[in-house]
Amino acid sequence: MNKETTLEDFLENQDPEVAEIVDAVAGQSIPIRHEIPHRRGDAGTQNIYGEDQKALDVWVNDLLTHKLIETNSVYQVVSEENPKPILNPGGEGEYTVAMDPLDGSSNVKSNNLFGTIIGVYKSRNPAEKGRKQVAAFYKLYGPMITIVLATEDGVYEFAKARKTHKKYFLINEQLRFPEPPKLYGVGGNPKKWVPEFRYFVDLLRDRGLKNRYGGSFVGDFNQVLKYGGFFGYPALLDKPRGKLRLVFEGNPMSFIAEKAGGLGSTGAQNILDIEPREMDERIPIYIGNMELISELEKLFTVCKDAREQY
Ligand code: AHM
Ligand code: MG
Repeated sequence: MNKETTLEDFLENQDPEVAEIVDAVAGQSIPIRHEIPHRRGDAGTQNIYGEDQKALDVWVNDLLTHKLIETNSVYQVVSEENPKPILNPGGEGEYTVAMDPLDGSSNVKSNNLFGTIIGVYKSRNPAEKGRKQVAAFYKLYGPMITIVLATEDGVYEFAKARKTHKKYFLINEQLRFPEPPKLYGVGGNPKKWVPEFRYFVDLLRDRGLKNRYGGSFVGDFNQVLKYGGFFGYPALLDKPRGKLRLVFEGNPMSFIAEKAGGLGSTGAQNILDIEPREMDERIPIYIGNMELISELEKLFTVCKDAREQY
């Protein structure tokens, strides 16, 4: 592939149903971006987690759900913002799309990064293990609109071109987490971090990694993918399962991480190997360069063993 390759060219060599799904989401970037200034407030409704929805959360969720179902490749859409799977009314399609339509929507207020996260499964089961994904991607809405797409054979990044609605061009192929790692970003109230996580963050800082946290998983992951490093939304003392969701956030981003030579873990288990118990399950997420995540897993195991022993 050369630097003139467009998303359209790239998708011609992909499974046609996956291509249709990516295209359906890619085609909505400009309408979504244009809508942001007009829907900055609350929707007055709550999602399945009891969190207040932003007007933009609801609008983007409805738009993308509709466009995905319209492809007819999609049997159902499961979304962080929908209490139940939205089924293709004709019963057609063999694919399930899991999405966080607007990850980091609390950043709408401050105009910091946010984006859309998508996992694609060739299955009608709404809650497969993440390893069953056939593709996953995320989209950032600015300053450049980009799509980072992982397929079986690697991770590719496309940027939205000027002019036509659907034109994106390839800016990076076979993305890998760079070595040595340079950054870390960690969420949650530090007073509530478990001690082993606090220790791990101290280690990163002592090694000279810089702290960069922007408040959206998709944006924070994106910079770790570009500079190498670590992102964590940890288990908290009062919320041992953390904040982020397995199906809508953990699985797609862990699929992308693995295809870029990295790893997504709960600290005890590879995220992609978890059998979801419920759609709205939360998990602690530690993701980034393989060696850092393996190191964190070892540290957590030692601490757990020591606790069980004494
Ligand atoms: P959202 O999907 O409702 O936007 O929530 C998830 C977001 C993540 O993008 C981000 O990592 C985290 O919540 C930020 O939480 P906090 O404000 O606690 O740092
Ligand atoms: Mg989210």
